[in-house]
Amino acid sequence: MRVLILGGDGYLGWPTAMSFAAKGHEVTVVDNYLRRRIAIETDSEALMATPNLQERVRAFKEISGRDIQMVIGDCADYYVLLSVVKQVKPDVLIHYAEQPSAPYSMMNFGAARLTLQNNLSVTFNVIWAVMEVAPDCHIVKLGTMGEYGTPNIDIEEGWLEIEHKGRKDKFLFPRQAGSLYHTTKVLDTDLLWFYVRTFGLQVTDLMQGPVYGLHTPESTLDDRLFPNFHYDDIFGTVVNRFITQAVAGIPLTVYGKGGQTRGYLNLLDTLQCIELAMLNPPGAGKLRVLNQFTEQFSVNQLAEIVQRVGNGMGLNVKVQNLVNPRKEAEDHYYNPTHSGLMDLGLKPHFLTDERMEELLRVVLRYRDGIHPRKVLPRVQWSR
Ligand code: USQ
Repeated sequence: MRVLILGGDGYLGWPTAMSFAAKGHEVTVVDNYLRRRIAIETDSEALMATPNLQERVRAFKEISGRDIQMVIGDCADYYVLLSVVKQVKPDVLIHYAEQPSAPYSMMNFGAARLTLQNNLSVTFNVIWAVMEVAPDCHIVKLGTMGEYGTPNIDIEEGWLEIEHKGRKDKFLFPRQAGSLYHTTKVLDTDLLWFYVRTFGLQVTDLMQGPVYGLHTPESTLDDRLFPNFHYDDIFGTVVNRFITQAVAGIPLTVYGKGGQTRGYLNLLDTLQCIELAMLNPPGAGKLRVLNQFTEQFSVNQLAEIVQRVGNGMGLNVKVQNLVNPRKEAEDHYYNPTHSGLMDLGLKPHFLTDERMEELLRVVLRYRDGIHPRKVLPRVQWSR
C-alpha cells in the first residue's frame, strides 16, 4: 500500500515507518521536528541520542535495504500537506502529527496555544487535503483513551446507544478529558465525525492508552534506529519513566494516591494495531472508533511491577508518593471495552516480568545519560 505517515519522526511514527517499509509498503513520512524543538526548549531530550530523520532513513536503508521517503515540512501549513498528499496519493494516511504531551499543554499560555492550534490545524488540513486530492484514502488517526476521562460507567468503543423518553439513538461516547492536549483529541474526533457524516470520508480513530517500550523488530537492528525514549516529565509516559527511575536509583514518582488506572500497551502492539486498522478499512462514510490498549493497571500496580523486577536484578527500587501535579481522579471506576482490535486479530504482548527485565537491562546500558533534573514534575495543572 502507499502509506503516508504524518509525524514520522516521533516515538510511534518512526517505528511505524520502519515496520511498514520492512513489510514492503511504499512509505513516505512527514515531520517538522516540533517534538525535538519542544524537547530542547523544555530540557526534555530523549535518553538515547536519536539521529535526525535524514540520518535515520539512511541508516535504515543501509541496514535493511528498504527505502522510506521523507519530507521535512509542517502539516499545519495546508499547502505543504496538500502538495505531499497530491504527490503520494496515499491509500492510507496515518496521522500522528500532534503535540502529544499532556503536561506541555498545561504549562503556560504559549504551550497551550501551540497545542490547540497545531493539533486542530493539522487534523483540519488532513481532512481537506484528503477530500480534495485523495478522497478514497483511509485516514487512520491517533486519538487517546484520555478522551473519555474516567467516567463512573463502562466505557464503550467510541459510541453509546442512549434511550431517552422512550426513544433511542447512537452518539459518540461522552468525553471529558483531563488536559488541554487530551481535549484537542476530543475536538479532532468531532471534526472528523462531522466530515465523515457530511462528506463521506473513511476514518479510523484509535483511542490509545499510554505506550511503553523500545523494541521492535527493526529498532533492535541498530541503536541508531531506536525510537525516542523519553523519561522526562513532559514527554515520558509513566512506564518508561519508572523504568528509567529504577535504573537511576530515583524513587518511582507515583502521583498522588496512585489509584489512577489506564489501559496500557507495548510499542509492538501499537504497530500491530495500526497495521490491523490499515488492512481492514471501515468503508466510505464511516467513522470507526477502536480502543487501543491490551491491559489495564493502576499507577501503584505499575510501580509494584517495576520495583519487584528491579529488586530481583539488585537495583534497590524505592517508591515515593508525590503531591499530584495533575487534576485527576486518584481512585475511580475504570472498565473500558477493547474488543475491536482483538476481533481484527491483535495478539497482545503483555507486560510480563521478563519483558520488564528486558527493558530495564537496555536502559541500564544508558544509565550514565540519565539526568535526575528531568524527572520530577515541573508542570502543575492548577494555578
Ligand atoms: N503518572 C504518575 N507518575 C509519573 C507519570 C505519570 O503517577 O511519573 C500518572 C499520571 O498522573 C496518569 C498516568 O500516570 O494518571 C498516566 O500518565 P502518562 O504520563 O503515562 O500518560 P498521559 O499523560 O495520560 O499521556 C500519555 C501520552 C499521550 C496519550 C495518553 C493516553 O503522552 O500522548 O494520549 O498517554 S491516556 O493516558 O490513556 O490518555
